[in-house]
Amino acid sequence: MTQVASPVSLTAVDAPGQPTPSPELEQLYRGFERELLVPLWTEISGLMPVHPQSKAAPHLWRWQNLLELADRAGHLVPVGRGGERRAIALANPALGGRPYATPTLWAAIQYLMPGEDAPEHRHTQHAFRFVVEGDGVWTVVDRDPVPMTRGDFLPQGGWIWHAHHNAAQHPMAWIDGLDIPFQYATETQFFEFGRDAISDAERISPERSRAQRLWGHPGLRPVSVPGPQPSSPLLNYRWVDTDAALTDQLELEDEGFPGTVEPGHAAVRYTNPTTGGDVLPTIRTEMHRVRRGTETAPRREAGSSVFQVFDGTGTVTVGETSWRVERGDMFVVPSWEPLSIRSEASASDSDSGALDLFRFSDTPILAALGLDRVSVDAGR
Ligand code: 1HN
Repeated sequence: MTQVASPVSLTAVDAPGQPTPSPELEQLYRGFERELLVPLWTEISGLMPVHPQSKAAPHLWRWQNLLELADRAGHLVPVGRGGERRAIALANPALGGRPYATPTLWAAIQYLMPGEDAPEHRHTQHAFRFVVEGDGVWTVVDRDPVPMTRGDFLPQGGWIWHAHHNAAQHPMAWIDGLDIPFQYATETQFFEFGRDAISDAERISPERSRAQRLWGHPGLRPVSVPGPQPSSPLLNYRWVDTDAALTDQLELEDEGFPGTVEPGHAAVRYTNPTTGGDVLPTIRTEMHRVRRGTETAPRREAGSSVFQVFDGTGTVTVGETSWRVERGDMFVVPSWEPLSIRSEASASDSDSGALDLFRFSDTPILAALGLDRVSVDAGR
């Protein structure tokens, strides 16, 4: 039998906290390698850092570049059974070329040409869609046609049937977020194909989804549906409501009443109306609005996030990296890297509007395990 090289490789080093190198120590380490054993004393700082040391890198993707490539894919790559979606994932440059924006989160731009259908399927991965611009696509969730227009947020709980249909005369792009890397690491994925085509009734575009009619009334739930549900039964959160909530927070601040996260920084979290908690079991989603001229305090959080600029311009700083950002740009904030956001007009920008940012993170996973930590204004 040929000897397979051991994946364990140990070297005796003369360093504080390490045993003095000797031929006997080398012999001991060869024995560990043969038996596939790794002693804690050579590994402790990597296994137990004093705070999270993310493998992911801060990184920014420009929306104009994503859109241009997605449009080219729209002309070259058909959508259908097998490939399922024309979704193009952000690959964090420090995660080995895997389609992972962060160690737990997948983020992608998805593109559908006029008249196209993306076939029905379901999977255990929890997902959402967020629309930074455009309209015309109807996603069909458990046979309920749900409209998508700019600023709408659509959660998609695991194991629920869904398909998409572009009813418009123009292509449409949106972003997808899923917990694919998390479910890959925990090896919990299941997937099933649905019907090959949606029915004609599901191609009809109502103003409001059935889910919105049942669940979309603030503070009110249908009495007929008992108990908490793991994912939100409200399938679309409309921009008109999100915008009003943020506008009201900032107006209340002007009137001297509390409600903002910090001065000039309003934020709302999308919640599951059956629990009041996060919309999805593994993904937290929020919309932030930073007034012109405001810079947010540097903030670190355990766990990773992905942001998309919804409106406005400004400068975002993640750790040692800063970027000028504008509509649609997407960026990654790795675990425990400090983030601060400055809202400012660009040279070509005459509007006085705020900087709006959509955010998603893996916080519900951490919160369920008591691992969610935040540090505000902690210097390096
Ligand atoms: C999926 O079903 C969608 O339904 C988007 O839009 C992205 C990535 C991997 C697997 C399934 C969608 C996906 C996906």
